Amino acid sequence: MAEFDLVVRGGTVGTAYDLFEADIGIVDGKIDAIGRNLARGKEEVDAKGKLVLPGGIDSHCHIEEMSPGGGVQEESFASGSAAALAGGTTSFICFLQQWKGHTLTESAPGYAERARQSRADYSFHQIITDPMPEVLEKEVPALIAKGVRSLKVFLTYDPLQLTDAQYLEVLATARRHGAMVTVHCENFDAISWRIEKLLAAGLTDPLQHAWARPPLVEREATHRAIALAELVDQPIQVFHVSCEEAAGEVARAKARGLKVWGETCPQYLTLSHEDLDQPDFGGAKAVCSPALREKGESERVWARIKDGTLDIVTSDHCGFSFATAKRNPGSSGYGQGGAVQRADGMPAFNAIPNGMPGIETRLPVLFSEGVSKGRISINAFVRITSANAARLFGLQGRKGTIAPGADADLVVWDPQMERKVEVARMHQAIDYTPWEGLDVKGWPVVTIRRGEIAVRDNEVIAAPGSGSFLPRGPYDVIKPTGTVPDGFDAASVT
Ligand code: DUC
Ligand code: ZN
Ligand code: ZN
Repeated sequence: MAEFDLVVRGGTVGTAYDLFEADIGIVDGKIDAIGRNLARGKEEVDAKGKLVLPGGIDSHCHIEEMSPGGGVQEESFASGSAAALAGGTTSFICFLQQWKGHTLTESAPGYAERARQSRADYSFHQIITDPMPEVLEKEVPALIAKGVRSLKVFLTYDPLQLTDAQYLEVLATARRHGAMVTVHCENFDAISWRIEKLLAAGLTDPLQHAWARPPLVEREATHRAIALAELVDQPIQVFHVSCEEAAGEVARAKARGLKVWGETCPQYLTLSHEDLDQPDFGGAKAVCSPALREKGESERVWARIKDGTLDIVTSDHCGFSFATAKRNPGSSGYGQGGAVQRADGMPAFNAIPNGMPGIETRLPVLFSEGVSKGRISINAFVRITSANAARLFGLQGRKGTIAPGADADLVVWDPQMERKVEVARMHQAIDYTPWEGLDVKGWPVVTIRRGEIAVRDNEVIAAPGSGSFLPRGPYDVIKPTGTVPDGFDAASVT
């Protein structure tokens, strides 16, 4: 009789710190044994000559978000999770929305039910845009108790931005109830001022999106977000660090012993202003925030991955099709300065929905540009794509590792496979990829989610609804340091 439900046989197993040859035996969706010459499984995956790495965790992606006007993002949980799995990501964390002027309960009704269509495992960060007492005192504590153990705040975007006073209240609430706070760091007023002046000067092209938000607006807000978190003694993660100026702020915070972590995304490691400066409005495909930087900046961001300043690489998948939403001024909520339209009918740079698809390409692009090109080791790749996300967001032990008792989320990589990135072969709902035509070396050939073969050779087998919600309990990373200015712990006074 077979001892295991599934055996992944003969691969090179990579974790955050180890690389060794082994078979992996799986029972009931969990890793049961790791060793040589394991007994037969009811099913077997031949991994000879291949790498076996933990399933990716994409701890920052926007899926099927709903706007107060009734619009819903085109990337559904069914399509977005198919794309995730095909690209080697077995778990993701997306966002529960809050609409300004509404409680959490009133915002995006039915969103958590929609998420049940996911084929990958999933969890949520709760966005806070309107920290009214009902929200901070009642709804957030209840949500944290249910396992939504991270909050997301934006320091810019018209419908999302928090003032510093509001941000402090969110930090203090997270401190009291035990949650991570994640922050989009850009200076709202500085960007609004630059947008106004650029539009007044008649400069409306997608490239001017980057001119409206240069690195210093990100550096300033990153500094402020960290300083205010220090004042409250609340751990934070700085989302999507795009440049050395902001990364330097994270590095200085870490050097001072603060509980601050940094995230970046493949777009900041591979794309630049050139992608914003394309004919036929093509630069709109590359409009995201923070904006892409000048050529050469990417290598500085890679250097901050290598020195450990940046802990995680996520997709910030936020897809708007080029044929439709990218041409629809102000349609997303991710914009600033009004729904300005140009004479040719296209949105001015400020009104192009901010965001790009990336949940399916995150790992292949990063593997190819990172591991295959010799910038990072296989272990570093595992750390920044799954292990660190598990540690920082309360999934350690269960996800992001290959160890007995962990969920059997495994990806078999062919490190020699050469392929072009082509949207025609992808599973996302969005009609383009910013990496179209990129030659990559290394591709995930089999994705296993909790012991089930979810994708084989680019064919998605996992059904909608087969993913599970991942509640996250209290964990050490989110505990405060115990150090506050003058010994006066303002967050404990309610
Ligand atoms: N940045 C984007 O480009 N899109 C969605 C949200 C964000 O912060
Ligand atoms: Zn953001
Ligand atoms: Zn985002």
